[in-house]
Formats: sequence, C-alpha cells, structure tokens
Amino acid sequence: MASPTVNFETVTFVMKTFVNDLSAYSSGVSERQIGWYNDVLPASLRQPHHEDTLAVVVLSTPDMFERAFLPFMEKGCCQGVSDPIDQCVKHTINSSFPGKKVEVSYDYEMLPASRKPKFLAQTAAHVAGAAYYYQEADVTDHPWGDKKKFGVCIHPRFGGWFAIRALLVFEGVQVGCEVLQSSPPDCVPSREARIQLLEDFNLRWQDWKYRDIIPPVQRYSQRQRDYFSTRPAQRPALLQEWGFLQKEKGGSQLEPPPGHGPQHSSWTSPRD
Ligand code: B12
Repeated sequence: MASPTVNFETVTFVMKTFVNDLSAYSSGVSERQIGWYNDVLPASLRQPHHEDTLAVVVLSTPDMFERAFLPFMEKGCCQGVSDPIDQCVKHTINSSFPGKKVEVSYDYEMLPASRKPKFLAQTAAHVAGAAYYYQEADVTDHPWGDKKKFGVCIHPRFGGWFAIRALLVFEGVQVGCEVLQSSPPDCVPSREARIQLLEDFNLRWQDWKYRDIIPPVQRYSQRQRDYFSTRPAQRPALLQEWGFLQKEKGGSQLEPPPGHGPQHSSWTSPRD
C-alpha cells in the first residue's frame, strides 16, 4: 500500500463541504482509484495517472437545480456565453477545493486532438460504485441486432434523476487497500427491465420515463424539467421570465455564442 501524501481525512472533509455546496448528499460523491477506471478502457481513453491515484466522481442530485443553480443565478454569478449550469458546477467545484492540487475534468469537455470525451462519465460512475452502467452487453441475447443502443447509469436512490458532472483527480494522493472497490448496486436485474430501460433511454428519453425504471426518492421539479425541455437558445429568456436573469441593453446578459450551430455549442450538449 502506498502511503497517502495528503491526509485522507482532510480529503474526506473537503468532499463533505462540496456535498453541502452542491446540495448533493453523501452518495453524490464517490471515491475511487484511477486504476479501476483504466482497467476497463482502451489506451486512448485512459487517464494518465498512476493507478493508485485517488479520484472522485461528482454527481448532481435532483435538487441541485433549486439548491445550487437558481441561487447561483439569483446572485448574478453567471456571466458570458458558456452554459449556466456548467458555470454553476465549475464555480462550486472551484470554490470547494481552494489550494488543493486537483485536476478537474467536466462531462462536456473533449480532448482537443481526438474529440473524445475527457472522461467517460458512465464508466467512472460505475467503477466508483455510484451508479450501475447498463450497456448492451448486460442484456443477454439482446433483440437489437447491430442497431447500437447507448448505455445508461441507474443510481440506487435516484434512478435516472441525476447527472454525472465531473471527475476530480487528486494528483499525488495515492490510496491502496484502505479504499475497497465496491460494485454499484444492480437495481435493474431482469433482462426485460434492462431492455425496457435501454429502449426508453435511446428511443424516448425526452419523456423522462427511463429515469423512473426504479422508484426514485426524488425527481427533478417541474421547473427543472421545463428548463431542460427548453431549447438551450431559449433558456436565457426563460430565466428572465422567472426573474433570475436581468435583461441588459442591446440583448440578454447571457446568449449562446454567435455563429455556433446547435451541435457545436455547449449550450446544447444533451446531458441533464
Ligand atoms: C457524446 C454524448 C452523447 C451523444 C452520443 C451518446 C453516446 N453514449 O455515445 C448523444 C448526443 C447521442 C447523447 C445523447 C444523450 N445523452 Co449523452 N453524453 C455524451 C457524453 C458527452 C460522452 C459519451 C461518449 O461519447 N462515450 C464514449 C463511448 C465510446 O463510451 P461507451 O459507449 O460507454 O463505451 C465504453 C464503455 O463500454 C467502456 N467499457 C468497456 N467494458 C466495460 C466494462 C464495464 C464494467 C464498464 C463500467 C465500462 C466498460 O469502454 C468503452 C470505451 O472503449 C456523455 C458525458 C461523458 N463525458 O461521458 C453524455 C452522457 C452519456 N449523456 C447523458 C444523457 C442524459 C443523454 C440524453 C438523455 C440527453 C439528455 N439531455 O438528457 C441523450 C440520450 C441518448 C439518446 N437517446 O440519444 C448522460 C447519461 C447519464 C446516465 N444516467 O447514464 C451523460 C453521462 C452526461 C451526464 N453529464 O450525465 N449523448
């Protein structure tokens, strides 16, 4: 076992602070070692860190919208052209680890050369033990032939009502056998339910149904659903209507960047 260069309690405490700030609760943050993630991925997608390095996956819980995002907007912290939710998550993470040597990758970031995601959020959530990642391979004798179905993570308490926001890597903090890898709870064990889940996620995700594959303890509020169901370009207007965004002379305080088509702007990335 390698000895930690930073006191593990301190790391745990900082994570608790973060949990409060982002209104996630205890399982909103899951620790893991980077080696568990790299073990299931090809070389091109691995994290360039020693296999015993401490890593943390950050999930946002259903009440993040009311408890972190709307107050963030109300305080006028949101500026510029990037997506307000992304700004809120970034602000919370940055203010939770002042002075800590932590490398943060956000779910929407791509590697410049390959245009592949900086980290695979679902794989990370699974190996962290936070949320089971159901993939085609988890359905025996699946009925889809060569029609690819994207996989989806289900959280044992929130079902599908959460998002995976970031990967934090504590460079230089090495953990060994004191952190045991725990499998995420398999809350969708039957073949039929897994087929239902993957079809709902791939074919009709807009109706929110896949998120209820197990009864969740909490769902997104109606207001949050209205926000995410609104086209990103129209979201500033909605926030203004709700009184969370001031209208500025000559346009709104927040606007998607000019010249960015829907497929290129971070305002449109489909991930909430
Ligand atoms: C690109 C992307 C999309 C693309 C393509 C989807 C895809 N999965 O490729 C599009 C635009 C279609 C899309 C759509 C949606 N997306 Co999207 N998307 C992403 C994004 C940014 C990257 C996914 C990706 O490219 N993966 C690369 C592929 C190759 O990875 P993979 O299929 O998992 O394969 C790897 C694993 O199989 C692993 N592996 C191999 N063996 C094993 C074994 C084990 C045990 C494990 C764990 C892993 C493992 O190795 C493979 C790679 O070699 C992620 C965020 C992120 N940074 O990860 C969100 C993400 C997957 N999206 C998400 C969501 C919610 C959506 C939407 C519902 C939109 C929305 N607004 O809500 C829709 C639904 C899908 C649909 N019907 O189209 C969520 C899913 C949350 C969840 N509960 O799982 C994510 C995680 C974003 C988030 N912040 O939470 N998305």
